[in-house]
Amino acid sequence: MRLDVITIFPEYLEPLNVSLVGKARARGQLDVRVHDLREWTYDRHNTVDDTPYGGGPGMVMKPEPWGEALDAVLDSGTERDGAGPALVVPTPSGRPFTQALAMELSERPWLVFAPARYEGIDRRVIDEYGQRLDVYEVSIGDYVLAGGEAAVLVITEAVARLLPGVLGNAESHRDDSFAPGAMADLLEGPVYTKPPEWRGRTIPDVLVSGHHGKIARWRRDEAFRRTASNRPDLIERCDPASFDKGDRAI
Ligand code: 6GU
Repeated sequence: MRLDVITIFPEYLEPLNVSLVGKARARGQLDVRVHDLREWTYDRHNTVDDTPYGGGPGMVMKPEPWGEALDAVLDSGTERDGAGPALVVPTPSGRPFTQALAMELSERPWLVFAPARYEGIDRRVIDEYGQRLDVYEVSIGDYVLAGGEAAVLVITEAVARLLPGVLGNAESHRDDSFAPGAMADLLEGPVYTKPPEWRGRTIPDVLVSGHHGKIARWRRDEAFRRTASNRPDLIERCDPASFDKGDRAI
């Protein structure tokens, strides 16, 4: 998969050299290119923003640098087979970023990220490129960041770990919270590793019982309890038919 990020803070994307995404790049599974938006400005101050039409606080990102940057980046690639490039615009006004959307994005051959600072990008840029490619305006949660770069890191990590061969163990995302399947719509419960006793704290006996049925039952109960406590909205939203007898007893 190819990823391009156009930003006025290229150094903000340094974490893409580290950990899972960094390793996927080193292995050639991800081709990440970070571009400085100011390369496509021509005035002495490399201006990328201006005051909003209609007045109001803050600044708006000018359309010309974005248009030139996006044209240059989009013209530089041939990763156009299948679904072709998609433009991802992180914004608190976007649609919620979910595991389902991460999966959808992970199937695209090429993602181009346009994170904004200030009050956002002149709307005509999104409208213009929306005519040529799929544009995803995405929010990573109900809070406001100072810019979209942190959201690019979040989205990239969620997408990269879904790419074939990026996670060591293909089973590792089967039980993820929010993954479709038996534990759909339940959060993952607690986990334990060695030693069996730490600071006087032991582990649940069932986990060393060797009884796989009981372990599965315990995990489901813990997942259910944690979900009811931390995310009652997920329980409300779930199909009652997906509850089993054990869930109902909790
Ligand atoms: Cl994607 N961008 C910004 N600036 N703030 C956000 C966000 C994105 N998602 C939630 N808050």
